[in-house]
Amino acid sequence: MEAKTSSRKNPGIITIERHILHEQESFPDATGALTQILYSLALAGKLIASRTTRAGLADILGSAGEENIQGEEVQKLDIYANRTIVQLNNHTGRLAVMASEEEKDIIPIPDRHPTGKYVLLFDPLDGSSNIDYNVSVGTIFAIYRRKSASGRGTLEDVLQKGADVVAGGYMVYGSSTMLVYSTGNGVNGFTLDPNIGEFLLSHENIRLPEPGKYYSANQGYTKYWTEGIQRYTRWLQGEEGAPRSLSLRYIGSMVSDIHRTLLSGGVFYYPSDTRDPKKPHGKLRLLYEAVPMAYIIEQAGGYGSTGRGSILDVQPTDLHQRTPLFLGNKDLVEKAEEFIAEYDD
Ligand code: AHM
Ligand code: MG
Repeated sequence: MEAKTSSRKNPGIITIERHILHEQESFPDATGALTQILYSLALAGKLIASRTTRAGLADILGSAGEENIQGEEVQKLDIYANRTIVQLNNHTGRLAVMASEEEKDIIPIPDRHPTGKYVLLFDPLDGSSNIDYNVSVGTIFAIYRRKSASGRGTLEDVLQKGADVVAGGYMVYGSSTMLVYSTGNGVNGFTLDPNIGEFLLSHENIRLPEPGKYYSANQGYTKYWTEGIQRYTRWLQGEEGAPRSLSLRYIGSMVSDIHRTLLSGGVFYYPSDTRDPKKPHGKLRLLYEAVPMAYIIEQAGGYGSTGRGSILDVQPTDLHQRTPLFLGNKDLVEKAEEFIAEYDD
């Protein structure tokens, strides 16, 4: 029988709590604060998962802004996910400040609560427009050390390069709920066992398989793409002198598209296009989507690029700035950079 890959082997029962505590041991100065933030994100994931699996029932039980049968106000799922993460983290004394894709400004820690040394950035429910079609959605997060010395955190604490991420990952609410995270020591995946309410280690030390299997992009926008991106896409399809062709998969829900890319190998890209000349930077947000996912992909042996250099080297200047994004196996992402350099620059 063929041996299973390391990312699939069953290592016995390891809960996420045990795993995070074990990771903490490799940081001798650790106070446990990072461990607790990760643990509260896992709890947020369980709460959000229990709502997303009931998403279709909103029509029966009441829609956003209305009261449901029990007289409770029904929240839109992305608002619920945002509040859940904020409320689980704003009183703990572990964070200096937060920022969310759902909120225009930074999220300060309320004056009545103490502050801490970390900064949390998150997209509470990415792909939420897909919920109506029963497509998997996800939560994305990245944690940094604060830059300011003390007190309430500032914008400067939030606008940090991806190269300074201390921990990052995502939860995907799919046929099962998974949490995938890294603290800079490789990538591990946990599957929620709904019977016991625990995330259990199911994908140990995930590495992108070689060669990558699928390419993933919204080809409906091909006519808006630059020549370099159009030629790159044809190269992935086996033209332009390519040695082989890849299959196409595109869900349109970033967490799911990248989760598949992580496990199967391949490349996901959302390039800039000419649809809106005022926004030549693509759709995806640097801080909440691109950086955390690039961090995970790189921790698993891949590469994350803007098409012109590493995503993790970009110095953010705006909370909600967008970026072109190429993520996946190194050779496939570097090939995109080559096409862009040759035909677009
Ligand atoms: P959102 O943050 O509004 O949910 O949008 C982000 C989503 C990603 O999950 C996905 O990769 C992308 O939008 C899909 O965009 P498109 O429909 O243009 O292909
Ligand atoms: Mg999003």
